[in-house]
Amino acid sequence: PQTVYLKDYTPPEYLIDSVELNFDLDEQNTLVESRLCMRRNPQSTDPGMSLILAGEDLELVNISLDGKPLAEADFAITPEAMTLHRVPQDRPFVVNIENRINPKANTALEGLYLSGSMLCTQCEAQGFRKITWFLDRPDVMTRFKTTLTADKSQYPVLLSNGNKIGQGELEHNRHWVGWEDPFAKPCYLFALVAGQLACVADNFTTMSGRQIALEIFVEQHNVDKCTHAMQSLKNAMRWDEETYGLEYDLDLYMIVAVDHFNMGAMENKGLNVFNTKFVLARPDTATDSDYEHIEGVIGHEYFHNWSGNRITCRDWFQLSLKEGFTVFRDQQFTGDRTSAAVKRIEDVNALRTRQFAEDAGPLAHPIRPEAYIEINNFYTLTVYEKGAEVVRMLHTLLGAAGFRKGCDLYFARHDGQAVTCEDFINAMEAANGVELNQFRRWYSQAGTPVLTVSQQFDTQAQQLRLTMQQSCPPTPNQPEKAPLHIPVKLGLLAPDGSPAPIVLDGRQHEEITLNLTQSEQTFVFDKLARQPVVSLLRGFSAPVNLNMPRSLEELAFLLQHDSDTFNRWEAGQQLAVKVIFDLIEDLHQQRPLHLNALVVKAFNGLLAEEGDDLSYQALLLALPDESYLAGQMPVIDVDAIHHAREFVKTTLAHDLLDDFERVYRIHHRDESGKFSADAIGRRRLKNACLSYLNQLESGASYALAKAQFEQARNMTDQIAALSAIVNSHHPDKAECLDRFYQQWQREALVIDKWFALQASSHMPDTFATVQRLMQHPAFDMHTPNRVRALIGAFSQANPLHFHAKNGEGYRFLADQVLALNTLNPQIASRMVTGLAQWRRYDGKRQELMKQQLHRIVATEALSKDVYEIASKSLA
Ligand code: DPP
Ligand code: ZN
Repeated sequence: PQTVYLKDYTPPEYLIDSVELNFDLDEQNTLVESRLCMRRNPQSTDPGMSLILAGEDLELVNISLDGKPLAEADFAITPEAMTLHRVPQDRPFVVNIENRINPKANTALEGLYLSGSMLCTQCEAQGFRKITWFLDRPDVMTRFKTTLTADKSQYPVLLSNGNKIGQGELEHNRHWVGWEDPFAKPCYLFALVAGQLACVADNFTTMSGRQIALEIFVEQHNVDKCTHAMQSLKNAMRWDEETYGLEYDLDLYMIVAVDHFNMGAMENKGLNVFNTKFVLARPDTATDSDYEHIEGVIGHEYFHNWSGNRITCRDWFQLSLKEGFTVFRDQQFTGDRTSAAVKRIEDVNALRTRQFAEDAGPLAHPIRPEAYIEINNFYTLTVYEKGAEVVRMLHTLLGAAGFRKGCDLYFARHDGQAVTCEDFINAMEAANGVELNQFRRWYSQAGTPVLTVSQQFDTQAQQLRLTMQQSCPPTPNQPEKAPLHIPVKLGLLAPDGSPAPIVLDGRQHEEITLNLTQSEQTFVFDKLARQPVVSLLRGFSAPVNLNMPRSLEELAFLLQHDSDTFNRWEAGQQLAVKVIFDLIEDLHQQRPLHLNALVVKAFNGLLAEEGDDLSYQALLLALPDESYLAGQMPVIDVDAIHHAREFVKTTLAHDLLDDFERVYRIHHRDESGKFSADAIGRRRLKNACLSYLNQLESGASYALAKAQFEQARNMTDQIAALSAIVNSHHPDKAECLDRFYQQWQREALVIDKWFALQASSHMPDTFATVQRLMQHPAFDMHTPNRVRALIGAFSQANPLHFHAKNGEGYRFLADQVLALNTLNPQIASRMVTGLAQWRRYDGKRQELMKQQLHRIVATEALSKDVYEIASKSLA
């Protein structure tokens, strides 16, 4: 397979000013007619006369140039492209193409495909070339006019981008609908949908007083699950006006929910296509987290209308330009709508457990990658989540107002263009009169920097000297790293826990953002009568690994007193990390385990607190995930991590039984259907207590879980109870799982939860259960959500059993990857990442994982997607 390089970018040789598409839709035999109005790109430097159009899996019916049919000798077709040997250079010309496609055979879910009985498209990144021959690259922006013709009973609803411009009846029970999108767009933003869909309608009045029709299309049986999505859309539209001054541009905004979707959702102009998972919600079917994710993803896709659609990417190496920025925007939105403290912690938690692992492994790449074999493999945590952190650092460095000025300039300068990350930084610089040269390295350098901090207090001089060193481990093709510009937000605490003044270079602050730009720098703080406790990297002001030795006492102090909500939580996490690693050492030395009394005391304090952000309090009680702990270990010992962590949890439950029960009871009430911060927080806190109590495996804990399972009238409480039951030796486990299945068998998204819960259980029989579930009638390899729920959950959220010593988990995963490879390469390659981290494990597991990777690479007819991930993992 071929590698594509950023350094090889050249402007397109031709442009497509407009395109008219006619689809004669049919499940197995769709006819596409395309009329391309083209001309030579004045910026192109290529002297050739030929035109190359990308196209895959297409059957040509007709082709003509300026109305004249082309002869065999005038063009050539390969599996990936069509070349017209000679096209006019000095004037516009028209290419007419007719081709056939088979949506039903399209199991890769790229291009036009069938989801249930509905036809829909996914074109990002390069799916449009599976619909018709085209200049399938984001810097070719075109005005689209689309006519859809289909059987009226089978496909009563026919949708595409923009505004509806006509419709009519045809003979033989057929009909047509015409659409026109007034905004030029790259073809990856094209979409069409056809099917029997119910429409939930509403409207929104923009800040300039325009009425926008809002329409959500779902299958009839789901119309009762759209209220939250619709409200989320309106919230997002208002928020973007208020926060960024950005208004919606078309008169219509449509969202379609489909069951079969490779990603979460897609921001096609005026016609978003969504995975049902991020649209459908009813209190009894969706959890509080589901509700929040739906609002977040609806916001994300809506925000793309400016950061992505109006201004798009020049090439796919610039993906983070739209994704990092848009993730940052959706994070801000969710933070404003819910609890900013909780949202930040959840995002950092995900970043540190998952993106940091990616950045430390064989697949590490900068947020602006320099090479790819298959671009679909670069929709990564690095491009998205680290990309968002980089934008967040700009926000921190420039301040909210400065950042907004930069955004305003970026949108004004580049509206209607396809641009680069460089253009984004340039706008930030120009609007703020600053220079960000060193900051640019965040775009080109991979790997998570390590920030090592030491402190020295001089009682005589009343001075604190803080020395910070930065380094970054080597990553593939980047052995040496240059220092980065790292914003380090800092506060000081006096010994009584109150804020201590920060006096730096004669100026006093309450909180300060230090600019670390060199590999080593010392900051001196004056006028400190007594040694303060340093609260460093507040709000997680940079995506780095912080290495600052602290005692358990100091961490407990920060957990009690830090006014920065992130660092307060972080102190608790690091306290638990330290204790768990000490226990792991005891396990290795075969010493008996004892839990440090300081931890029990700290948790006792947390349980006695009466704060007003209950969701935050629930997070304070959560122990670090096993995968986060794994990331901190030089050679990952999955068993020891699991046992040490379980020991802490069980001991806390045992020692603080009364407290957990008391807090559970205080907050246990039926508030189903209520989604106030308070109601959500109560459910979170109560269910955190349930999870501890469940450790006890007592008659009382079994009864508590069972009662909650039976009485729950909302999915948050029901699934929390079932999770407790599944992760214990509960005598009624089989019965409860069966009842849950019977209750929800018609709700695909709930059944996904049922699969995922069993696949991620830490109970000993889990692998056998997973194998059995693969044979369950409700399991389906063609449905990405189901694959992620069973195979994904087992291989990515169950370290204990996936990494079983005998290698059965690895062999199982490789079997599934190979089965998926022919059906859906994108999903297959996502599953391979379970094996990518093999270097982090002991010698025996390394061998077993490598064996499976070699087996995958050696397979014939391997997709580019899977080949790239598997071969790079071994490199
Ligand atoms: N649909 C994906 C997203 O919104 C890719 N653009 O991130
Ligand atoms: Zn996106």
